[in-house]
Amino acid sequence: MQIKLNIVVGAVAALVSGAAMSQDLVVKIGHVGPTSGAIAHLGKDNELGARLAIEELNAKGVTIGGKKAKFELLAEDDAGDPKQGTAAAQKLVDSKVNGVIGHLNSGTSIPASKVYSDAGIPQISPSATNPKFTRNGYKTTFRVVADDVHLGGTLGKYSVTTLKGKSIAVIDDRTAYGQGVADEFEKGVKAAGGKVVGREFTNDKATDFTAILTSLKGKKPDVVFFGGMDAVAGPMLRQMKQLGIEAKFMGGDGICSGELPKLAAGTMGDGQVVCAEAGGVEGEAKKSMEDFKTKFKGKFNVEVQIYAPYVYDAVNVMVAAMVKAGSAEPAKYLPVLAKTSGYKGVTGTIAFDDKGDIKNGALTLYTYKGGAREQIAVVR
Ligand code: ABU
Repeated sequence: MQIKLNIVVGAVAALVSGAAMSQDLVVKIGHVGPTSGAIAHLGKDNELGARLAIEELNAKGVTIGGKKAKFELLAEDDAGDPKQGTAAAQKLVDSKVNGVIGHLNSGTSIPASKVYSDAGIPQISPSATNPKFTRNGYKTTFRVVADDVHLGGTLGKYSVTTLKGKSIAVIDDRTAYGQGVADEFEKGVKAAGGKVVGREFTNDKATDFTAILTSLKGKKPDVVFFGGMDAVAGPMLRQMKQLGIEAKFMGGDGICSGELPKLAAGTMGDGQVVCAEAGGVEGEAKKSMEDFKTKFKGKFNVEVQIYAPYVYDAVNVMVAAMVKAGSAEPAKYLPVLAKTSGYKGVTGTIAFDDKGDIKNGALTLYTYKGGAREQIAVVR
């Protein structure tokens, strides 16, 4: 009799748990960044931001349309390469993801945005800053950082009005990001009455800059701006030192990482480098960002490089729209996501404009002292 009762109880329990499981809603969030190659440290930083957000959401328990949501992260590597970027995007679309966070680079995010748009899947980039990313008229495209017009223009003005640069040289890596931010920097310099004495270019895989640096050295620059990523900026700084170029070195968010001092192998002078992250928090909001960084370090035993907090917020903004819409179906939550306004994240308050860009985006200017990043100011 007892055995029969146990069997019945077991069967009922299995049915109940089966019923509960069948009511769970699986929500697939795609993430794409370069987790291999020269900027893998930045791609991994972003991916960990997504992982942290997903783990917390699952631990907290989120209900969407009356069903318990179970979030799954589908992480893809695009190696920062446009072709691999569109292939990764198509793979996520074929996997029927509910939304995508990424890509990290403008050069991958822009072509991938068409793939997501064609499939009607919302995409939030936490770091692609080329303005074209949100200028194609796609309703599915969003970003939570300021763009290169803001970033390059502000740094250009800063080089003239604050650093008092008199002869400014510009180098870019010919990527969508690098060339774009360098063009905006140059415009900013000229608008502030400054003089660009030379413009050179390299590529995002280059390691030897002797020719272009020697050419620029002849023009006696007091500021060198580089549009590109930290993996190239580090060796460039080393070679500037070897060639005796004692100029300030500036760059956008792509060089503004925790890794730059290591990549420059100790050749950066204190205060020599000035760069800007395409976001920032001030006043009371700083505590949330600091708490995030402490939690991130505690969990993964690595420091935030640049954009992990922006990825974390992007995931949470997307999920908040699903909750509000009562659905994780892209067509249902997309209009709610587009109306996001006043969302309080660790990177500040997030609201999107009609192009999908963050409203009133901030920038944080940094320098490096003793091998550590040090904040100069948050500007809007
Ligand atoms: N914004 C710097 C790194 C990513 C990119 O825009 O290519």
